[in-house]
Amino acid sequence: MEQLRSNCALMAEIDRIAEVAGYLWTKGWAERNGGNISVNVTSLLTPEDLALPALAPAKALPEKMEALAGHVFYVTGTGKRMRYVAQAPFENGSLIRVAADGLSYEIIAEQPIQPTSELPSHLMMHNYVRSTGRDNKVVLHTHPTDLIGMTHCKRFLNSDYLTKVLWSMIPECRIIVPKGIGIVPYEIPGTVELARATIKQLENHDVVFWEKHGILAVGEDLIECFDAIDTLSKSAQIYFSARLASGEDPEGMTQQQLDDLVPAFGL
Ligand code: 2HA
Ligand code: ZN
Repeated sequence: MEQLRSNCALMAEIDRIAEVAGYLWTKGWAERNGGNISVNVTSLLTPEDLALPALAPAKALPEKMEALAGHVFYVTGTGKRMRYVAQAPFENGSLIRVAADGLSYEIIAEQPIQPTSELPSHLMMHNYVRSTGRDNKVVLHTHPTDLIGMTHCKRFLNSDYLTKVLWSMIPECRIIVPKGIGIVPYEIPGTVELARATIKQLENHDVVFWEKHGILAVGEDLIECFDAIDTLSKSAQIYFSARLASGEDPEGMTQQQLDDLVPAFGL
């Protein structure tokens, strides 16, 4: 589609989506069609782009999404593989536009690729975070082996404890994930119940662990969402390495050392 391809701001963002999709695959976080990405690209589009005709009939949303009325998202496609999103983002995802009444959406470009099975939860989360006044642009969901592994251990299914353990492995973690980690007990993937439980956690956190399933991050910037999950994964790796080396729980940074980061980095 010539019109979109000549929009440099949009294409730069699509390139970043492809870049991050590649990272998810090379990190081993995206087996088969695991994970999904949605990015609000509304501010990058021209009036002509925003008015593109629908490529397929409108589909109903699970609830009214007032904060997203008229907004356009790039969304990875259902059943599509991240490694192919990295190579051809418009063959493995599409642009969708939420209707002016916030009740349905249409695919507008480039091909009628059906969005991820997690679309209801992605849009509910975008709607929630925007309705709190934040300029949220990104929902990123992925399957990092180390972090999912931790959610199989009961003692880590406690937000304060898990946050403290991962923060205390490396100073950067407290700085890069300042709101810590929310936890959602197991729910069937793609359900509105999973979305609602996640939204509850987003009141206080930007990163949420889904028990025995995966990780979800929200934010203004896709690279930063990836970096947050990547830093948590690094902390988990350090935790496992230290535990393997000593056979004991690693000591971790002290509470004082963690507290000292707050004034030092303006957290
Ligand atoms: O898109 O990861 O949670 C496949 C999934 C569903
Ligand atoms: Zn998943």
